[in-house]
Amino acid sequence: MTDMKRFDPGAQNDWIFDAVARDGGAIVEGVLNRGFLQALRDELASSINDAEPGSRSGSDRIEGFHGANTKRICSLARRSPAFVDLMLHPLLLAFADRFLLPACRDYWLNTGQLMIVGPGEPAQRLHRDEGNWPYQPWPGPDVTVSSMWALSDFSAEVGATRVVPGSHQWTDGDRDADDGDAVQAVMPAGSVLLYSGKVKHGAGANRTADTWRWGLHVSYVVGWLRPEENHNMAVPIEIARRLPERAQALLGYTSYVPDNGGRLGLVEFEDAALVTRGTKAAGLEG
Ligand SMILES: O=C(O)CCC(=O)C(=O)O
Repeated sequence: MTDMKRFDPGAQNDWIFDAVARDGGAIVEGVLNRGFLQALRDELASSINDAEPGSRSGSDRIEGFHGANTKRICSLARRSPAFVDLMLHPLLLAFADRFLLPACRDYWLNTGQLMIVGPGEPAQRLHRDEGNWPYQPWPGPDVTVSSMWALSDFSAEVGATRVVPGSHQWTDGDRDADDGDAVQAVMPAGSVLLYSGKVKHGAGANRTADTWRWGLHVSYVVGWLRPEENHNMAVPIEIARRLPERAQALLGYTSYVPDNGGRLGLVEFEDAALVTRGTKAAGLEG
């Protein structure tokens, strides 16, 4: 079975992205240094300590998908300046540019999510991130791309993400993947798995007795689809106003102007950026 290609941070972006286009995913090792990893962990420590494992959506399907012994934390741009730097990382933006701009004028952050998989957690169901939206273009352009950052070492035992190479090109969108088709993104802390929104993947089983797998998922979606996370509620405007303009745009604090002449995400028929930057009142007072 094909494994995913591995690169070091000196690799040219095109080599990395060509590998994602061919295999569905690729690994870049050693992108983040220890200081940055520590800053992320420190800034998110209290949220992580306060979080209970598992989710309480009331749906067995979603709770099973999230994992009973996995901690998931979002709203990260509100909680962590280091996360804001990460969502603006040149490698991630170049990745999103390459795969998403053919289908849109700009894209959003889809979600930033800590996925901390606890001891004894079984493997997650293999799925496609594109499955968030109905009517996926199949086959067709990419509408979402994802990354999984290893904040701790990702070994096979601790639950490194599983990926089914080539599944992003399966012409039968309903075809199920066999667990045996998956390879694991084993990688040292500070590395990243970049993957297509069309590739089948899922968290691996954590077969350790006492080690948590610290993963950070960062994904992007074309500007004309609704993201998984509601950033405008997760990151209040007072906080968004202090962020770089590119971060504001990724969080939906600007409007989207498609090529066909329409406009999306307006406030009182104006670009939301005018309200974000304080040059126009929201117009919601009366
Ligand atoms: O935690 C992982 O390795 C992948 C998780 C994932 O794909 C998801 O929850 O959507």
